Amino acid sequence: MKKFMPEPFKIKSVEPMYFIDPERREKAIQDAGFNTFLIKSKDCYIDLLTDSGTSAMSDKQWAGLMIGDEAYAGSENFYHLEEVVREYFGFKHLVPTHQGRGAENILSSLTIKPGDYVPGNMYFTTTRFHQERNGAKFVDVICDEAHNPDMDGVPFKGNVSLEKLQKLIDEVGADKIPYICLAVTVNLAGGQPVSMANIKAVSELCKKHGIKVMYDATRCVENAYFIKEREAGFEDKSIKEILFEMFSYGDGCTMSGKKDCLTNNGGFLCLNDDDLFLEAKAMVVQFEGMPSYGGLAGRDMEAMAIGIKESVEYDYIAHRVNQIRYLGERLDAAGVPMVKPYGGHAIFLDARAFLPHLEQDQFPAQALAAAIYRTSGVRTMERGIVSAGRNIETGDHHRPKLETVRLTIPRRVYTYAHMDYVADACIELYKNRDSIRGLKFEYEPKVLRFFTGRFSEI
Ligand code: PLI
Repeated sequence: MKKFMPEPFKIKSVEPMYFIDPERREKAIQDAGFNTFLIKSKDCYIDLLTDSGTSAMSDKQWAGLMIGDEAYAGSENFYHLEEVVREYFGFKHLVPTHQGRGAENILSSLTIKPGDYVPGNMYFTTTRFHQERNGAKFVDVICDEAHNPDMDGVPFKGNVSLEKLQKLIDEVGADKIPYICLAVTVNLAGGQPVSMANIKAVSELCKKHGIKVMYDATRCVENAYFIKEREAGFEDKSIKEILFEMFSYGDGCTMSGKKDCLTNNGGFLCLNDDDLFLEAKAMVVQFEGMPSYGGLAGRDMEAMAIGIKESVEYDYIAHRVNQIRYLGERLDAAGVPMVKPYGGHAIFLDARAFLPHLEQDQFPAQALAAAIYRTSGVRTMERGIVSAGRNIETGDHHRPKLETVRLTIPRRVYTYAHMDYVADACIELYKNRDSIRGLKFEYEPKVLRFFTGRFSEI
């Protein structure tokens, strides 16, 4: 197996973690209704639920908290964040929000009219929720390869299919498409990147038809790393340069700072359009806070500004992606089925191939996530039929081709030794996969059901 460089950080402060014995795990999964979202954090040994808000901040970020300017208006830290976002992302205007979905709410509310269509390279749960809440229909225009778990040779599985996008424009008309939501990387496809060539081509097509390109920039630094690694002509460019070029083709972005900005909270909306920015400022005061803090403390904005600068350091981002690759290679050597190529923030187990004896309506990924917790204390997340929810018109389940369990790696938190524990647990479970039973809903919330739904074993 390939050797990787050690973690590019020294540990200055530690958070103790405790092994969870089998009886306690069994009680915790039963009490949680087989939903890993409902397990208490103290009942988890290694927590791979999400990479959102779970990053370890650096000493410089912690120091930044101490220079938080908590003025109600005109905080120093807002101006610092604005300066950094302009320098690294290149957009003209910044509206801070409490997290990514705050920005999604503002963008969707201001630009979507009932009956509109919003194309995207695969959906994300909260993003699609806000689009639909405002009366739009989400249309998936990602390339077909993205729906196939095992396509190791495809370097940019997050790419938009230009044919699918053109077809939508021809069918519904560009005036019914306020923007395309271009995710870099694509979370639910397995953390798959979009190439610079594809970003450029999407932008050209959209410009021709007067459609805005709005990035979901949540994991944009990971996307930039993959471009450097895989796309000809970018090998010698810095991550910062690639990031800047990626955004130069668009009109704005929503950002969950809880991921690639290396913070525990925060987000923002970026816009180039002056009029839209004025409207966004008028709206942010209604739902988030003053335009110079948008629901954030001054110290959070400072940590985010510093986090953005650290996120583009080559050693950091190379380690991040390679740590995930290491986990993938360990699992692959034991034949565990996964989405390939490995993504930028997580390994996605292919639950259909892992549990071929279960139908999709028996929620195989939900059952697998529960089983991983039960046998090891490792918490993961379902990303399949349960996350996909129901079609708002027919009421039937959305049935995504990808039925996955996400082993999401928090940034700068765990070491290669932790990855070994996770790999061993999944490999052991794979050997005993026939014993895993399907699930059925005991309680199904109407929206975003994966967060609070409860299940029992069939
Ligand atoms: O969790 P928020 O509201 O800061 O961000 C929402 C959001 C938007 N886009 C994408 C691609 C996401 O991954 C995302 C949040 N993701 C979560 C919470 C996750 O566990 O992946």
